[in-house]
Amino acid sequence: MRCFWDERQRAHVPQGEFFNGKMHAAAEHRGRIDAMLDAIGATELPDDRGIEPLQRVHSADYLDFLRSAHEQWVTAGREGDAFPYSFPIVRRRPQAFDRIDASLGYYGFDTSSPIGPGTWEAAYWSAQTALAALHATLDEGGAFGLCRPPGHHSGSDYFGGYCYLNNAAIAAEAALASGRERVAILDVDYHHGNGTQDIFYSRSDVFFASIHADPATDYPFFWGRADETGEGDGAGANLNLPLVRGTRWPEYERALGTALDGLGNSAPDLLIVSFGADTWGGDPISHFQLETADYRSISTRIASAGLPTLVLMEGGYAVEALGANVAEFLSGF
Ligand code: SP5
Ligand code: ZN
Repeated sequence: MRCFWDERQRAHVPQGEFFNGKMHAAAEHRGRIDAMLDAIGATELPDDRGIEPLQRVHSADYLDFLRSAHEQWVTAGREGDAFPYSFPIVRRRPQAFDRIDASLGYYGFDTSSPIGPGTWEAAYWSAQTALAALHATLDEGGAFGLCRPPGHHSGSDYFGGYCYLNNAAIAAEAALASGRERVAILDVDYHHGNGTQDIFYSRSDVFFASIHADPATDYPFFWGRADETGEGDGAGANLNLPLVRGTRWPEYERALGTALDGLGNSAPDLLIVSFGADTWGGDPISHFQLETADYRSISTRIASAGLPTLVLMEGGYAVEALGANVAEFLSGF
């Protein structure tokens, strides 16, 4: 399977994240990359397909914000990474903001996703990596995009959950723009892919299925429940399969079967897999109990759907096992 990656994705260097009342070392750091590259071997560079494919998913004001946020932070006299601290939970609406603090709270939904001087560059090339892997998939039936930073928590105009641009959504829109009629996205990261769900929630041409930790106990808390099934034209095209902490392969396999049945019924031309290795038992921020060998079982089941399949990297924070888990997953295709 061809693998895509660009060294410019290293430019995002989060200095830390805030939870439980204090700063912690960033879980989504560059050591993840080295672990994955070591296990994967050779990678290819993406072409630069420009900003247009990003604009199919993200609003112009959000892209302008993301590109300039850290510069505005520095101009305001601040040091280090830009973080939000005040959030418009009531009647969020577009406005012209004079203060970077207002923009950060408007566009950001958590305190674990810092914006540094290289965040835009890294996120931009992460999205280009997804697009390069998409086009390889359209040509050859499958490819892997080593996306970092990840994407599935980011919506059309917000960042969060270590995600700034929604790589899977950008790839899905590019596939539709190049003539595919229906796309399915299967999200097997430990956390619910709230951004991806939101982007396609009222759409019938993109079916979204996600297997994740129950938001009753886990981040992102406010989305990912089973009763979120889509709305309007998208009614029935969103399938959430929340699982309890401690989930092991037998229960996971049942949910995977349900997800594959559901997305198969939508008759997609292409499958995009948002893959997180944070379902592994030893993950430092997650609570499922999958084993390394289970990743090949997951991908073998996915491959048996017989669809062209694009795999994009999302989370996975146990650096000591990340390479093996990713390699095991890719070996099933
Ligand atoms: C892409 C992805 O996997 N994003 C996940 C973002 C999760 N952020 C949650 C931060 C809070 C973690 N609490 C950890 C407690 C460790 N004992
Ligand atoms: Zn995750």
